[in-house]
Amino acid sequence: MKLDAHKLRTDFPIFEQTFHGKPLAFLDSAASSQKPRQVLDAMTHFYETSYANVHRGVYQLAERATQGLEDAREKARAFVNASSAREIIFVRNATEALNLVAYSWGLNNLGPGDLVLVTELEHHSNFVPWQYVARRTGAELALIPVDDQGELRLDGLDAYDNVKVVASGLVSNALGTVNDSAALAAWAHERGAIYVCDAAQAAPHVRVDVQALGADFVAVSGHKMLGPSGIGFLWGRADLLLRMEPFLMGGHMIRKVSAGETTWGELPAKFEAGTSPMAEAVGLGAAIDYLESVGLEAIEQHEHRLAAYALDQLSEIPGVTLYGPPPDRRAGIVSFNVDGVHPHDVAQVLDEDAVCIRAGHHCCQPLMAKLGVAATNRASFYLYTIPEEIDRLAAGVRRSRELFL
Ligand code: C6P
Repeated sequence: MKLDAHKLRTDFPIFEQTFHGKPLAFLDSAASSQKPRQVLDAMTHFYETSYANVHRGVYQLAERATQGLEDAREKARAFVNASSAREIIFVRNATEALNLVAYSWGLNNLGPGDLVLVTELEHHSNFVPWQYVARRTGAELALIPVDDQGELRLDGLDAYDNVKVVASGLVSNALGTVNDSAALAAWAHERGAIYVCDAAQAAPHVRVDVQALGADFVAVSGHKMLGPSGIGFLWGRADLLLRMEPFLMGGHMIRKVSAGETTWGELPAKFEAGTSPMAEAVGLGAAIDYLESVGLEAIEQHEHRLAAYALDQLSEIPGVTLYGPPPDRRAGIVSFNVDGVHPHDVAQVLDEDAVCIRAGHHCCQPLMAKLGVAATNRASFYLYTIPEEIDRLAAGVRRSRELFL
């Protein structure tokens, strides 16, 4: 069950470098993860031996490329326990997946009097598309509030009427809060609403089973789960996807085109207009293999221990305010502020020690408003994070206080 982060790190070429003469402590995996050699090699091998456009050519090379893409789709299907590979739509990232749902489902199913419920924790990618589509359709948008610990307050849910969409993240990128998505999905379905789950921060770190979750749509980014940038996927229930209009139009997504009319292709092609990110898909498939070989349960426990350790270390530093729930209800993300030192200054001091964290609003401005801050510092962990890096984080935070106060 236990993973060996020191050993896993040797798979990641990025850690062979130094920055400012020091080894890299990459504590910004929630923004994007580093890539193991296995992923880089799989992509290079694909480009060197199997590269051609997919779903078009009849020659052997094109068939090999198509096989590479479809093998990756099958890996993604198994990874989230979807019942069919046609429910896996490759997209650029979670943002595109969520826009696809908001546009293709929302524009045709929402209207005046309907309510879209998002949460105060939401990343802008699961907030702004719904706000926009609500405005376009005349629907209302409301926010499920968070309490002082950054956990969703589900006690007031029954006050909402005419709910058509409930959209929430499974894990908050800003605070690490783990939401009870299965409860939200069940509650949405009792009211005839759909439940849209943003799993961008969950899929890399915990087992996401779309069937157990009971969601209708689940969005995943590949680059946060050891895969390359430029690919993610949307899982959607086939019966909903079949009834939806396409999101992007053009090549590959059609059945028949004539001057008068165009009809749409089958799933998943209907939602995959244009040339697919095939090398990226192969890389994502290799990332899934890697994550499965380490074990999602081991990754979750490792990060859980790191988060508890970081909260402990940082809480001992005077003037540090920690945000978010207790360690047993959070993923490997720790947000904090240092009294009197701007988050960007903290992050810059840490950079001198080759410790990378993110400082800013984390694309969660409604949450920042709720917390009463413009920005926080955020350290985020992954399977390659070692406790020594958290010691270096704590030392850098102390140093930033000495420099600025
Ligand atoms: N969060 C972070 O530093 P994209 O950019 O489309 O791959 O992922 C968007 C997204 C959606 N939902 C959640 C919960 C996310 O955390 C993110 C990306 C990064 O927190 C970049 S803002």
